[in-house]
Amino acid sequence: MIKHDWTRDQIAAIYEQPLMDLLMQAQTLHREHHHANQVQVSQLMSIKTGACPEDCAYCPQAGIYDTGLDKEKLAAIEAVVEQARAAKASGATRFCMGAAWREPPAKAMPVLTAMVSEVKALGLETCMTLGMLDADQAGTLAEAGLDYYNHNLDTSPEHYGNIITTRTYGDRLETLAEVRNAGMKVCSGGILGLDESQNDRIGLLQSLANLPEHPDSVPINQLVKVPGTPLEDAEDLDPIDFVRTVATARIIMPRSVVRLSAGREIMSDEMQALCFMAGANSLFYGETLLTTPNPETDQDQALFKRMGIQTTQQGDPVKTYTPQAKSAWEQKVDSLAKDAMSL
Ligand code: SAM
Ligand code: DTB
Ligand code: SF4
Repeated sequence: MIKHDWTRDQIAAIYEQPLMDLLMQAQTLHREHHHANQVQVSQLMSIKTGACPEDCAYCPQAGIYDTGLDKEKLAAIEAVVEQARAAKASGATRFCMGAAWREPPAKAMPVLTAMVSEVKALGLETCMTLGMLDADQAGTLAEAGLDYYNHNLDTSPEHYGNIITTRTYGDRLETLAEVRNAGMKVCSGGILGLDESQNDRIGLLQSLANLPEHPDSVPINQLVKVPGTPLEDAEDLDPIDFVRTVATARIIMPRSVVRLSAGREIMSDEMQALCFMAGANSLFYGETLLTTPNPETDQDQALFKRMGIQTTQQGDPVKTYTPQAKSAWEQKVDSLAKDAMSL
């Protein structure tokens, strides 16, 4: 049932449908596999900021670009725990710690494992994004109890070299394999708005959906254009293409949680609502992502209230696959449509 051999043509055929057909299919599949009105919330913290040796053309934290960012060394464990406690109080169920590294240095590993166990002790799920991992590092983090590891493929294999030259697509795939082998859940997605083509967006989705297992979590970021980065003047992305990408991700990776990630600051409420319709069911709370702004939590909570969305609570049961839910829902729509006709 879960497919791992998607061709570009198959994905393009889904992506290019009339928008209403695409949204309808995505929402129908979404309801079969996920709670229809529930969104999972994570909160990010930058635990080591800036001066990164990599050259990712979108990133304000790459040391080679002058983005005016204040660099910060690895945070103290107490500061991380304090922010995690606040994240939990605001309703997040997962705390995601991000570091501007190519890979974590050996001397940081004991601090990182302590962060994982202390954040977990608060009753939060843990996630880290620290760059590349080898088997030993992945094993150490898994043993410490790290639930998720985020490592994005970012774009298609063809466009990748235009965006990053300091590590390869293959390097990224290897890290994802180490994360999976160590038993952690995989969080992997990409960024839209990198002056990529539609074929690149489809290629990114193909790479994600054809991994040996679909990522548990798929963040779809919209580029936050930061002055000083090579992509500061990137072409604006058509919001409909963003929605199409979310809907296509939902259809080809039906069990994965799709996260509406960076870029929400400039998205209207209507655009975000369309993304939820398309199958997004996770986002980041908090006024900052890692270094760039994110909507205020109050604003997100108000949007959820207006939409009748509940946030996932720790321990909520995962929905089991229920294809019959579709027919029950379709029957209801049919009967409402009939009533409307008879008026
Ligand atoms: N250094 C680690 C790495 O690259 O894997 C972890 C931190 S890195 C900032 C995490 C992810 O943030 C990147 O993979 C990228 O997808 C996303 N990101 C970084 N800058 C962004 C931007 N300006 N707009 C949108 N997403 C961005
Ligand atoms: C992901 O895909 N997006 C998040 C998280 N994973 C680590 C990070 C977005 C960063 C946006 C730029 C910034 O705030 O520095
Ligand atoms: Fe470094 Fe990660 Fe930014 Fe790339 S995305 S420059 S690896 S912090």
